[in-house]
Amino acid sequence: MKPHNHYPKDPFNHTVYKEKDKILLHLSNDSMNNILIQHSDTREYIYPIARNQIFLKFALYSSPGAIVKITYWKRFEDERISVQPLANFHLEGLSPYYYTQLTFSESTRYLLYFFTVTIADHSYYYSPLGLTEKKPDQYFQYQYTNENDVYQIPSWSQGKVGYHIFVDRFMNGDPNNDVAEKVSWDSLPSRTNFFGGDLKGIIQKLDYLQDLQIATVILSPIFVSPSNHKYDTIDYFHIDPSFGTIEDLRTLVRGAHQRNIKVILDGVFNHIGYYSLIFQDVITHGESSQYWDWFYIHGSKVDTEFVNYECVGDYKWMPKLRYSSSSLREYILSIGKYWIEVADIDGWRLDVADEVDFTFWQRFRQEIKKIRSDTLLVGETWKDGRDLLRGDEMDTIMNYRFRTNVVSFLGGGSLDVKSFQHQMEEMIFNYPSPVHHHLYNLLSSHDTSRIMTALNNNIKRVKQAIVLLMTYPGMPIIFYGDEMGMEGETDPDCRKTMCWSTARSSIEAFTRRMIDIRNTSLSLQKGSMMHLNIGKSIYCFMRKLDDEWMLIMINPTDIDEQLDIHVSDLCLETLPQSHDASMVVSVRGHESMLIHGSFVKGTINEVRFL
Ligand SMILES: [Ca+2]
Repeated sequence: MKPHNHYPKDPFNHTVYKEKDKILLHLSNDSMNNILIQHSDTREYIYPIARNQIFLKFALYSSPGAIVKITYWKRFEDERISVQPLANFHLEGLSPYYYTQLTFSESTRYLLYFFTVTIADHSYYYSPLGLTEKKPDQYFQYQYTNENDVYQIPSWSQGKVGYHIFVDRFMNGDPNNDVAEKVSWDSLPSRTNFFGGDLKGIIQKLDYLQDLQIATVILSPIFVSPSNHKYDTIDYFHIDPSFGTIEDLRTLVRGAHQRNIKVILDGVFNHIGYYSLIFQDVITHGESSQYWDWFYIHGSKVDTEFVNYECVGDYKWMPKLRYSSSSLREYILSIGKYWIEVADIDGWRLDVADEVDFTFWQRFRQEIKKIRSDTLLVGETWKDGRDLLRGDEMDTIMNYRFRTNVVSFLGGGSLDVKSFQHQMEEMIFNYPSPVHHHLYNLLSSHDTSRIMTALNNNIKRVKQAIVLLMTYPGMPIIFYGDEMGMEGETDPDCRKTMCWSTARSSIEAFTRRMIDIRNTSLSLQKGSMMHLNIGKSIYCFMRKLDDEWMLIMINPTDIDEQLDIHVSDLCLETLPQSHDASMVVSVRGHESMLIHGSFVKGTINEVRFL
């Protein structure tokens, strides 16, 4: 490992390893029992990213700075053995997370491999036999890469900025379609009131979205429903009349496409609305209804008073759908296809995706991608989303883990710099590498408090959260109005009407500046990411693409930090001395900084105080 003398090194901190620590602490100090490893030759740890390319992950909870190498060969060619070191998520090798990519001249097949772990000049081997001091005689295996084994995610969404609209609250473009009980635009939202927002309103604001440099718009549900949120669908084949018509949707999508903006609709397929004709038919006809087996009903007829049917969150207005029914599967598939065919939409956000029969999502993906292979499928989940991201269900997931970590870190929660760094590394390590630049990263949604409120209206911290959103791998998604600095507790307060103020707040100017930085930097959109230790308490990471690098530094304390930056310290390879530009910078308390440069030229091109 290359020495990095310019930065004080933080001692390796085991306390960030939570449960795993407890194991480590109880073991002796000087044996290989101190090493905890995660790797198996299963899809979670080894998977194809092209027919001739595999990605491989390895976690090692041990002393910092261990060197991990993979030794691999083709089963029939054991005279041609290759050895490759694994990369680490931390520039100085301080992360427990390692990875590498192996490329072959033919499709990957019949691979055998084991690992060598070197800690303080002592080498161990890791194979299906576990950790051994002697070279193993059993090996991990990778069998074969078929075409459909390879992750395939639409490239258009890679690293692009999205905008999430709650339709009733964004813009009222047509007062004629408002519901009778509509309240005035400046009223406070309740769970039941309506404000008149609609598709025409979004059409009127397409120029605004284009000016904001948005690449994708994600709409809350728009199909017929009695509620303002429309998560209790009555008719999936028609747009709610208070939101507009199919022609309005077509106009919206056409106008968006003309501005290079994609449109994603919200598919609420886990459950249906109580007032749908389908559920009403079951209430009326009981077991003789053709839809009887679309629901989980305990008894021979629906009891609406004592609710003898399964529903979402035990909420009787949203009966849960039962995907073992083949006619239900065909029905929902036909909806998924219909809106792509008739309105040319670009993707589906799939509501509570982690509660739906996974075999249905596999089928849904196959059928949808047959119609248009670049349709984006985004699954809603609040937990670790790996189950949805094996390549056969969702393209990406709503990354609430990102928000939770950021709010805890910047909002004075339990994550300090070190533990935040670990949480973020774990998050990225967990998710398959082809998904990284598509992660639906968010700071707020219709189901959370707004970031402004979550961070106690502390403008400096909100700006730091925006810096993280706009510089992290993934798709930064702005919840409508967050760019204006709107406030709001969780639902329904976070669903206030859009503030169409003409005066530009400092948050708006800042958000626009960060979007611009994002959109003009390929390394932010699709570069690799690596953590660094800089200064005493700075959170720092580098995004890198080819020879371009970008350093992002967040100072979470109120103490200014003076830093001595040398290009040679940011690079794993040795740079010629003439290429080692350096500079001293000061990252002010609760502020952020971004430095941009080139390795080939050895230059620091630009420093921005954020
Ligand atoms: Ca309206």
